[in-house]
Amino acid sequence: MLVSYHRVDELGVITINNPPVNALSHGVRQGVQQAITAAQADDSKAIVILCEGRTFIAGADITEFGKPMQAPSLPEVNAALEASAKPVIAALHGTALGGGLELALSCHYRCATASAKVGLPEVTLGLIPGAGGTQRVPRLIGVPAALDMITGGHRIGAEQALALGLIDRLLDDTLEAGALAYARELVAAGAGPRRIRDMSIAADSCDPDTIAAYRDRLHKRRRGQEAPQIIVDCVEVAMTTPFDEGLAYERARFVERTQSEQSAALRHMFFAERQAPKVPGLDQAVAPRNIERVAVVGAGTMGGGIAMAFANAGIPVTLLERDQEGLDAGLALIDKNYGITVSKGKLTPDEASERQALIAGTTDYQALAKVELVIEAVFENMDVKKQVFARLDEVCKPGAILATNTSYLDINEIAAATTRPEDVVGLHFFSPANVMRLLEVVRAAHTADAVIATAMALGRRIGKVPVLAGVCFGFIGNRMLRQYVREAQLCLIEGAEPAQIDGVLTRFGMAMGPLAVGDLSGLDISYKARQALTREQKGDPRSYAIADALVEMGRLGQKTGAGYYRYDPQTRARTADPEVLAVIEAQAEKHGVTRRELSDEEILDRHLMALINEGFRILEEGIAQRPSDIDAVYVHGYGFPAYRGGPMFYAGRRGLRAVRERIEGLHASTGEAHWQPAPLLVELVEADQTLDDWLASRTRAAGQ
Ligand code: 3H9
Repeated sequence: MLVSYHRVDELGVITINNPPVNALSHGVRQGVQQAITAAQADDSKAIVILCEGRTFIAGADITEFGKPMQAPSLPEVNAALEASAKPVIAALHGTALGGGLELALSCHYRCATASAKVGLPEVTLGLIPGAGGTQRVPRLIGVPAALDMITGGHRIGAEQALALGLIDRLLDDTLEAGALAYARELVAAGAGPRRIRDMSIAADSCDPDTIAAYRDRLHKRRRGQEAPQIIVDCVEVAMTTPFDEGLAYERARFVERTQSEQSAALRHMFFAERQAPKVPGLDQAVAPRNIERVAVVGAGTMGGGIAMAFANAGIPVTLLERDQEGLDAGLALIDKNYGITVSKGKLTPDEASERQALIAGTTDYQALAKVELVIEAVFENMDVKKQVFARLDEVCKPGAILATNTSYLDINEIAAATTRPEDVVGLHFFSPANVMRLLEVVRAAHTADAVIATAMALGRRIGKVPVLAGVCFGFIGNRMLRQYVREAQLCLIEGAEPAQIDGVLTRFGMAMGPLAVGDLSGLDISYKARQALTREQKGDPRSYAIADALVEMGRLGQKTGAGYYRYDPQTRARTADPEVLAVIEAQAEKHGVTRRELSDEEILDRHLMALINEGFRILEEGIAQRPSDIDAVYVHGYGFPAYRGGPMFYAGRRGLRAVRERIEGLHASTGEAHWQPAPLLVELVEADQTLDDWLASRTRAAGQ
């Protein structure tokens, strides 16, 4: 039964049991409404609402959005709770989120276990609270705190929630015993219903200038996102309008949001992240291996970042470097990075020291004998990597997982340098590895199922979004990135300027434009990588002529004060540089390109279509398991706006037929082979199918 009601002496107890997270699906809403009606009719003195399982209600059932709503709605249930003639007490544990917290706010009192967390994360789904959150929270905790809480969408610990006034009592006891004791105390004290709807917001709690400044900040920090501004609208309405009108206003905006493109995209991302670690077809009999201690080989920026990612999750790490000097430099960089985190107030000095103490440096391979996982993060060179793996094979214990962080190299070849290719896997982190959430888990030809299962579980344990990829040049993300970067270069030589290209893509919502990214990471990095490639691998010379010329002039990007832009040495502010335009024009002439004006629309489409076309190829080759995995890669590793749902989701919304036509149009106008539409795209359009149809038929065929 989803919702049950029983008596414990003078108390009525409503229990919700809808695993895994007690989401407010239709049955739960109906059950709570019936239970509250039953409780009004008996001689109970107060009513307690609590949940079974790991959490209080974690929100509305996200799978129900976009479908017709079945009565009762959550606002109706909440109204019934708030109207109760007897005090209603919500007892929170786990994560009381979204509609779950809104239901609790419609109760008259709230108690919580010390480990409970509360929050209104609707904004992260492109939504706004739709059952009173924007109207009740400012009444309870004031406008400034409410704005931060609702536009931020973050979770708030029980102690802070108590301090803010969101909850009334922290429980020392177990949930049920504590909640019943609190309810009895309220009954004994003669406490009646206390309704937030009857509270008023102080007229002077937030002046119009403060709200305007708040909106400006949101515009900058949440560039392109619609929901945060609508939340401010709702809170403003709460300040100036009677409760029921405010509630109706919020509800109307909420319903609009559920139908918005941004919310559809962000909901897609919610499920994409949760799907990604699942690998159908793995041998179910194998259990993930136990990982208690890991090692990282190479203490450069990447290796250090990976070590921090593990230390941040409480996992001890041994960091190995060739010599003491390199090790000292690596440890110093880690120290500096923790220092920056502390200075930003994101960690206390004690927390940072605790984490840092989990990282032990060494120059001796024997120190790796006892670890369960080693991640190699040395220079991107096959011979060097093979030597490292041969050495790991000698020292690591049987069953240890040997992982490489390579971005492009053939992991099968690396695995062949060991006597245990079944234990070799790619764990491709993204820089800065302690921050970026993407982790590509690359399955090589002989990688054991247990190794994949372990990598997926471990990825989640360290807070990453692990995505399975197959072996190919660049795996999922970098393989697509190559196409995207090529378009940036071709647009430059054909007629655009850096600021136009970066402007178009940042307006679309990319975290940064491709040329500004190049300057940030250093143009010499990809220059060196290109030197190692064959002419054929390098592709069309027009697609790297400008980049090569800049590097050869010593313009390596931000670090030399000049790359595609010129950088102010103090502020690092970038400006367009006529010298770059001269380089572009010279290279265009050298390669026989007549420069022309490119429209913003052409620039945007060429970048997006390049990503999408390659995404289809990656799917048909089985390099990615599912379209949403590609979206997770691009959003979490490459700054694609989550509110557009990733390149494959974007393709679906634009319509596969339209995408195919656009790509064919580019093929017709340029004659370039890379604009041949991917066969899978053509096939789906011809069969009038979507990517979801394709995935469903593949899943059926695999019997999963
Ligand atoms: C809202 O409430 C709107 C209201 O204002 C207005 C209403 C009128 N619905 O994350 P996990 C599934 S908007 C449906 O791996 P964890 C999830 O897909 C909502 N399904 O566990 C997964 O399924 P599977 C506001 C949901 O322990 C399984 O549960 N609330 C929902 O790492 C386990 O999830 C939120 O945004 C849901 N609401 O984390 C909270 N939630 O096993 C969203 C989860 O098949 N949820 N599932 O892959 C979360 O943040 C995390 O799931 C939570 C648990 C912290 C609760």
